[in-house]
Amino acid sequence: MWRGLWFCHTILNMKEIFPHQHIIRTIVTVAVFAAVFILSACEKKYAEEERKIVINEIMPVNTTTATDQDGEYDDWIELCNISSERQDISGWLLSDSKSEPAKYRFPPKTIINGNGFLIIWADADTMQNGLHAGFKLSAEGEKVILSYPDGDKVDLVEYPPSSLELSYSRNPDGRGSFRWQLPTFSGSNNTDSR
Ligand SMILES: [Ca+2]
Ligand SMILES: [Ca+2]
Repeated sequence: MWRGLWFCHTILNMKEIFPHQHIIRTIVTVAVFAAVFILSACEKKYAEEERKIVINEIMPVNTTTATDQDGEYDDWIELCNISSERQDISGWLLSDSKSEPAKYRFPPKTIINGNGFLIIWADADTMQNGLHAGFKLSAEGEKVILSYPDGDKVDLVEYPPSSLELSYSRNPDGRGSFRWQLPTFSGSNNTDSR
């Protein structure tokens, strides 16, 4: 079967023109995969560098630790501003569901001071004063998702089941990995440095 090209009335065999096709093909494939990997890594690094607010602590079982302004021991979520400048998160979103990221929208003038903390009660008491999300946290484990006003994800934390009076905390604040430890309501999680 003819496998060449007509060129100036001459049949050119492709294997003669490119005797190392398989090597070239392999190099191109590797280069494409490497480019995709580098681009995705850069995008992730860029996103992490841009991020100034993170989910810092989650307390799904609160029976003695802290009460809201009405004296109720409810679930709570702590955000941390990892920048030194105050950040306005008015209109940002908080949820326990990927498919419904806008379960709670932060009200106007919601500010977190530089390197400061902010508590949101996850108690479904949306008629109470202050920051009260319209969902509760399950002791069986679930997700907490913080998003920009347009729905783009800022941070997502998935915590495992726990029935103890502990909180799922980043240690150190803002950039550390999560673990169960004694709660630090609206304060630093850096218990190792105390
Ligand atoms: Ca409440
Ligand atoms: Ca804390």
